[in-house]
Amino acid sequence: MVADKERAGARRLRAGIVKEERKTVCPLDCPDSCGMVATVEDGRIVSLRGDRDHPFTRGFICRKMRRYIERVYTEDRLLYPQVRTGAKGDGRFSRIGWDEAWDILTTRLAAVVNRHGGEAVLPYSYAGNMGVVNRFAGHAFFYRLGALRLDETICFAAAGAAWARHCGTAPGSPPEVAADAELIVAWGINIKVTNVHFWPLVAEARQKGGRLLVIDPYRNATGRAADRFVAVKPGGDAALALGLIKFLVEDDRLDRAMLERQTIGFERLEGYLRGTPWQEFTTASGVGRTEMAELARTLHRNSGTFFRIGVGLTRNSRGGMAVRAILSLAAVLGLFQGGPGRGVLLSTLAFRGNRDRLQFPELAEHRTPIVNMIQLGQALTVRQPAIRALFVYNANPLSACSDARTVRRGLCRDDLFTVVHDQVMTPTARYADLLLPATTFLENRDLYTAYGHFHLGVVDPVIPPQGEAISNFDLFQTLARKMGFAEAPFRQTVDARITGFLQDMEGLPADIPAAGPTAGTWLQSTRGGRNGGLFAGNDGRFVFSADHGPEEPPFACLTKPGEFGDPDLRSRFPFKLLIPPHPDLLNSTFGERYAGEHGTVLIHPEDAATAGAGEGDLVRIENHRGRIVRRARLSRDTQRGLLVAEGLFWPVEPDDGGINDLSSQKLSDMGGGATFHESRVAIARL
Ligand SMILES: Nc1nc2c(c(=O)[nH]1)N[C@H]1C(S)=C(S)[C@@H](COP(=O)(O)OP(=O)(O)OC[C@H]3O[C@@H](n4cnc5c(=O)[nH]c(N)nc54)[C@H](O)[C@@H]3O)O[C@H]1N2
Ligand SMILES: Nc1nc2c(c(=O)[nH]1)N[C@H]1C(S)=C(S)[C@@H](COP(=O)(O)OP(=O)(O)OC[C@H]3O[C@@H](n4cnc5c(=O)[nH]c(N)nc54)[C@H](O)[C@@H]3O)O[C@H]1N2
Ligand code: SF4
Ligand SMILES: [Mo]
Repeated sequence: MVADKERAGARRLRAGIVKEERKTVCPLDCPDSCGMVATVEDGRIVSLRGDRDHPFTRGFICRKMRRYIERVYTEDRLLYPQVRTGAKGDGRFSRIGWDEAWDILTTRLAAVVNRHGGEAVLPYSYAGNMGVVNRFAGHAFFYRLGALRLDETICFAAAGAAWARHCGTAPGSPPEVAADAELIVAWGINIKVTNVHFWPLVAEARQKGGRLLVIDPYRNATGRAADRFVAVKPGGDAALALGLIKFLVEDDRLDRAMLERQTIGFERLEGYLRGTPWQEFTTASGVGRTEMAELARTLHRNSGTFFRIGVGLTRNSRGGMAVRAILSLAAVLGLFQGGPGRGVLLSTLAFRGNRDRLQFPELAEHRTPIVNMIQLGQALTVRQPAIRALFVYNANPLSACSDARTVRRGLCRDDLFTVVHDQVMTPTARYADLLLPATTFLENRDLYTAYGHFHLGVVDPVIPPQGEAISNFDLFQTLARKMGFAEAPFRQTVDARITGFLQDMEGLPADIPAAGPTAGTWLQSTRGGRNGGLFAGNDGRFVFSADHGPEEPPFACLTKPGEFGDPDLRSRFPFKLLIPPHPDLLNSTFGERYAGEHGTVLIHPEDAATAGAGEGDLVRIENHRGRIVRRARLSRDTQRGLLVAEGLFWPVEPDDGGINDLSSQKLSDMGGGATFHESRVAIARL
């Protein structure tokens, strides 16, 4: 075999063609972490496709990534360092060499630290690249510098906190279990858009007679393809889940022996549910009593039920509680016991590594204050003492952060030194003083885990860095040395960082080589067996109620809405707005492909008539935070009073905002998460 390959390689060489296939992994912030194969011809990638050998993603990739080569070789790619020459936001820059770039970077950062202290520097990064080395590449540097700390709350904070309350550190069920389910419940997740490799499992379950139920405020792509759709009020999930438990309690459909054996504290929840009138659950959820009762019977009838819970439903003031209530319902149904088709998946948590081995918090001399990343606007505009240097990498906050208009106001400050490290000229990059070119994942070696399946892999670069681009890792290792930081983490290689992280990782099979897995092979987590029960923590039991201090209810219960319930705002801004993901964008990534596109807003036909808007009309959506323009799409897939604007499209005009101009810096009820799906707005035809 090897000899054959070598002969074939030699033949190609003689013919002047060097064509090779190299394995890689999609680095985007998506649960699927697809295995990919890049074909390289004469040092250039000519095709990118799914890797058939990947145990979960099995050979297909989504339509966003099929065109990724364009991003690698586009003329619009940032390939060398640049300094701003126009006004902030203008997007005018001129090219400089790396020597000058390092000089500006070290001089300006040192000047800020010397004059104002390390706490005048804010790093801002998230998961533009999910490789563990590159995602966390800057943390060591900023700890050592004494910079402010960023609370990375924008995505999973509320969901994670809610899961931990009841399930401790237990992983979610392996998604493959769903293939045997009689009933799959997609709760606040748009599987066909944000978790496309879960869909084949849905198809398999349906072939065996299973059904798909979608619970969402609007009939999203997954809802349109489902066997049943339940339109919940935005933020009404806790009410729905608790109403379902109340029905099971009152109808005596509980497995008391199982609850006794496998759970703790159900009696307090039961007492609360019995004592709370039905109407409170039906009003807050928008699901009537008859429908709720029928739904409860369906859940009770199907022992093989799989809950696929999204993080979308947590992006509001009751989001943590929504997850708590849904998990409590799952526990009442016994879904945590495992068994054919039975399971609960929010995030797989398949491998638990010690992030300190990537971030090195011990390099900090003392604990500096924390800034919640969702409140970047506030941090840049009103925080005292003021932030003087902002370092953005792996993120595009002007598009993806809430209340983006305030972020923009902050980025305009003349006394703020802004560095942006990215691959393309994002809306945030336009405000940089110093713009640095980043490699793509195809130019990096890294380790990728996943939050939608149970496999990890290490991959090598497919091509060398393009132009003068450098990886996050090389950027911060070099910068640290140039700033005179000599500690061991700054001398590590990528390999050393990977092996350090793997060292005591939970979930790794026992027999992997000390140097880590071979590039291009996949390791399956040992956490959570295929049909096994889930509970490792909490004495192996589900905790319905426990004392969490005065701030947090002991068990899942009804709580008050935030902005949606505000009477003043309600009178001025009668519509509720959701801003969920779009199939062609990954958060704001790929926005450059759709320059000039406003994106659409879904509006119920009866609401459109009141607003005077017809199909395809440009409409202005506004509130007390900002205003933006979208194109109206009239549809009964949304509820009356509810607008849905999919996708973080980039601004059409430089001074325009993106859709996050409308969202709020208010936090969710748990974990300091975002409230992207809880903005009140008004709408009018342009
Ligand atoms: N194509 C594409 N894929 C993506 C992304 C993308 O931008 N584009 N983003 C990636 C990232 S970073 C993440 S975190 C995941 C997120 O993926 P998901 O977990 O699917 O979460 P979202 O897509 O944010 O929201 C999913 C659904 O939640 C619904 N929702 C909003 N509010 C409520 C509510 O109160 N109750 C209920 N029941 N539903 C509600 C929305 O209407 C939407 O249909 O997707 C990843 N995948
Ligand atoms: N309204 C609303 N807002 C949302 C959401 C929503 O559902 N609704 N979703 C939220 C969620 S779930 C998330 S996770 C956040 C995500 O917010 P961000 O993490 O800011 O994600 P992106 O907008 O995709 O921006 C990632 C940036 O990283 C860059 N990048 C990619 N790879 C690298 C690299 O190797 N190095 C460097 N330096 N840069 C790189 C990309 O080019 C891109 O510009 O957005 C949140 N914002
Ligand atoms: S974005 Fe998600 S589905 Fe698309 S290739 Fe990447 S990991 Fe796969
Ligand atoms: Mo996310």
